[in-house]
Amino acid sequence: LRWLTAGESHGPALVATLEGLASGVPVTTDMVADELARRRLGYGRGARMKFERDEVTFLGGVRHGRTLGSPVAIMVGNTEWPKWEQVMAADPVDPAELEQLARNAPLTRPRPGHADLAGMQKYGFDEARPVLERASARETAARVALGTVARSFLKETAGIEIVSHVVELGAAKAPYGSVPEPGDVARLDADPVRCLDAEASEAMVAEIDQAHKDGDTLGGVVEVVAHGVPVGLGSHVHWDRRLDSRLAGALMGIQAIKGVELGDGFGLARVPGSQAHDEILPTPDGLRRASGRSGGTEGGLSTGELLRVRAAMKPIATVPRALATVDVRTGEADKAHHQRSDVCAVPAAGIVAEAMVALVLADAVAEKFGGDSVAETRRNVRGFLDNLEIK
Ligand code: EPS
Repeated sequence: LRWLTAGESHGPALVATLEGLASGVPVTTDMVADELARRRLGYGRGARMKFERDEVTFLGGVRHGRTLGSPVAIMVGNTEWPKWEQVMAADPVDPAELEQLARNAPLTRPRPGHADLAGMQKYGFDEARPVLERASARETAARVALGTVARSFLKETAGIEIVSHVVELGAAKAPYGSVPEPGDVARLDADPVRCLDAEASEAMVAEIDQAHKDGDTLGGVVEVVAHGVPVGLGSHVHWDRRLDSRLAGALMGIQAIKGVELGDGFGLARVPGSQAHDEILPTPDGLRRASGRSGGTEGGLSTGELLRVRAAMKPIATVPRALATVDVRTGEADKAHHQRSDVCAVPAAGIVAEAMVALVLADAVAEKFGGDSVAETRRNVRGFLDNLEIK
């Protein structure tokens, strides 16, 4: 599979394309809209989540609710576009007209923690707008749109289902070990911070309230689990074919993610080997593992056990109590630019992480099992699993 996104935060739309997908994958505008609505959930988001709407249009690759095998193209329109038509116009605009617009004021006080400063230096801009428009996590809407298609492919061909939950937010932590089932999604989506544990959820909400009062922002950790992943996705034979490496890269590629763990990840570095691995047991149902510490990959291959990955999001870099910076126009010390910001976007990051995991797994399924139609891929998955020499 190959996929790309384009579009700026305040542009007319985001667009996303996915090439190499089988025909017959069920997908509708409503399915994508529902996923995009999930991405807007979560306590601690800023005002923009309330007034802006995502408008989904399929531009190619889908007919009557099924993919055609041709490239899928999705447009996510931004209802705020009329306000930005001049500021973000593709064609030249009269500078006198632009000067009248407060929202076009040059952003010359780069915000620490954002792409602002390094982006201006690298691309040769004297203000941050041309950088932050693309660096913005608004772009994740396009990935979630593609993730919807990838998810449907995974469910249809291999019965894989992906769920995420928030396990840490600021100083609040969910108890270790409880993992959501596909049936928990509605309950998770109804929770203000998408946490499985009611007590931890309350503590997380309190953390957000406190940060809001303090003019501060918060990060956290999300966990994505994939149920039903067959053995044998990815490979031990080369670094860039390892499933864990591909998952880590995809999750690290989400805005504001600073750390990724497979299974117990960093925790495994702190215990002896006798407590770090998943022992293999004979059972009437075949070989099973005594634990799930590895997160469902060994040697870069999926093991057939529950896939479990975590991503750590840093606190939102647009801090209301603005951080120190320099006005690049004057070279003088100043405070970073701030209009508004989310206090916390960790619950939304979980939805984006689900989409990234879905895209990586869909790629790995397509690579291992091939097939040009959903029926063919499904047959190949079944044929492989039914004919395993060791079960
Ligand atoms: C974002 C900052 C906020 C978020 C935005 C991502 O936007 P603004 O700076 O305009 O207030 O609302 O997220 C979205 C618009 C979205 O759809 O998720 C950032 O800096 O990444």
